[in-house]
Amino acid sequence: MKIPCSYQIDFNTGMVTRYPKTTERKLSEIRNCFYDGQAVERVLKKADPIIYEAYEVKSPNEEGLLSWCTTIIHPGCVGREYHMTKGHFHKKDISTEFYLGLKGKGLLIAQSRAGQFTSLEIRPGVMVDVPPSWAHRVVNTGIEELIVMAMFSSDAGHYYCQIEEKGFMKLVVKQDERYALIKNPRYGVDR
Ligand code: PAN
Ligand code: ZN
Repeated sequence: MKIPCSYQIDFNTGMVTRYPKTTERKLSEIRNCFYDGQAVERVLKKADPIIYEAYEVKSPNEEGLLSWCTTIIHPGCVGREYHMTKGHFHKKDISTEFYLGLKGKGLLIAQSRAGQFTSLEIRPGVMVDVPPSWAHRVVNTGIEELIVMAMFSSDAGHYYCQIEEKGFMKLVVKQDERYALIKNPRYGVDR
């Protein structure tokens, strides 16, 4: 039986005391997330930057338990597109997830299995409710790190294939020094 416990999060860095980093995604690993393949190649010729990192505090994979995670998305663009997470659906389609902004600013984009799309601004103090059956991705549209905390059912599971293959319907791009959402020309086209 799990016993009550507490954790210490550093809101400035996203680090969780005594918990090691569990994810580090470099551009080369998530290159397909970005629309502009030539821009990806140009960046990779010089370096392979870390796009985002995460510290996950995982409970056993059991119904009724929650897990949570801080994600740090570093600022920047590849071509015109802002840095972002891979994005996923949950395997267990009745799982809700809450995201809380801790530092920086960005967007949470979400897309339902039924083909709806929405975007919500996220910044410190903003809580975003991602209901079941919505794929979600976080995008850093600011000039500093975007740090978010996500809380989800421990048995939710992560399903990446569909987003890897089809992407999201819209891209988040830099336009006149601010963000804009534009149609993704590759949406639905297998990669
Ligand atoms: C988050 C994400 C985290 C990394 O904890 O897993 O931000 O994003 P990707 O998993 O899309 O690479 C979450 O949504 N958990 O369910
Ligand atoms: Zn999730």
